[in-house]
Amino acid sequence: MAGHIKPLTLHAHSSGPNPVKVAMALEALHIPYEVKQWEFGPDPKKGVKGETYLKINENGRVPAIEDPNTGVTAWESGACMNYIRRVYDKGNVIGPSGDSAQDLVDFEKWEYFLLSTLGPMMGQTNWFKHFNAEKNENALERYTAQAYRCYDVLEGQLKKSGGESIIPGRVTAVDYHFEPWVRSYSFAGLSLDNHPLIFKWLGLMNTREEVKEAYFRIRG
Ligand SMILES: N[C@@H](CCC(=O)N[C@@H](CS)C(=O)NCC(=O)O)C(=O)O
Repeated sequence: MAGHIKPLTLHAHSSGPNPVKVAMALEALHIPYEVKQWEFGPDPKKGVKGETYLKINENGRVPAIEDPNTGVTAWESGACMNYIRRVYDKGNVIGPSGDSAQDLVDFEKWEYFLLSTLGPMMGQTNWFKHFNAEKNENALERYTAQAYRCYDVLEGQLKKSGGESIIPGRVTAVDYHFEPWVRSYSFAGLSLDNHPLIFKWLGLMNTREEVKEAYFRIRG
């Protein structure tokens, strides 16, 4: 099937966790794609906040995808991932483990938990650890505690598969959503000493071809 597909464009930046998740899904499904790298900032031609990129994503962030096969443009990693699944994962390689109402909710609740909670808490922890102009220990403590609370929730879920995958049974797009955010735990000043199953799961994810190839395509 991939032979008949024109390459999608994945708009990305070489750092940051969000574009690489989408690359993992494309790799897992053997969908051809080209990576277009942007810089952060307002450069009109090269920057994510510049006029050229804002025509693709008015929110000025990566990832975004453009699909010449359908004419669809998507942004927000969750919307990109779900578009790719709807259009290109007819055999359900990376989607929910079954088609019962509970299976679908089990998939979506972890996806939304990453997008609405663990990701933003990690993002704020990183911000107050590395980037805020003034030291703000109070904010750093709060977001660090919130990130650990999310890790506790994830550790509990991983008990169901012995650390093999977030949805028991097989690796899905949910694992791709979490992997780049959790992988950067030490950059955020966090430790996995109390989260052995997260540590195990990260190690297993690191051995997967689609994960290695996605990092290679995005980060080189
Ligand atoms: N909720 C968005 C977040 C996207 C996001 O924050 N992307 C970062 C890179 S990982 C970015 O583009 N930052 C550039 C900026 O903030 O100017 C998603 O899931 O796609």
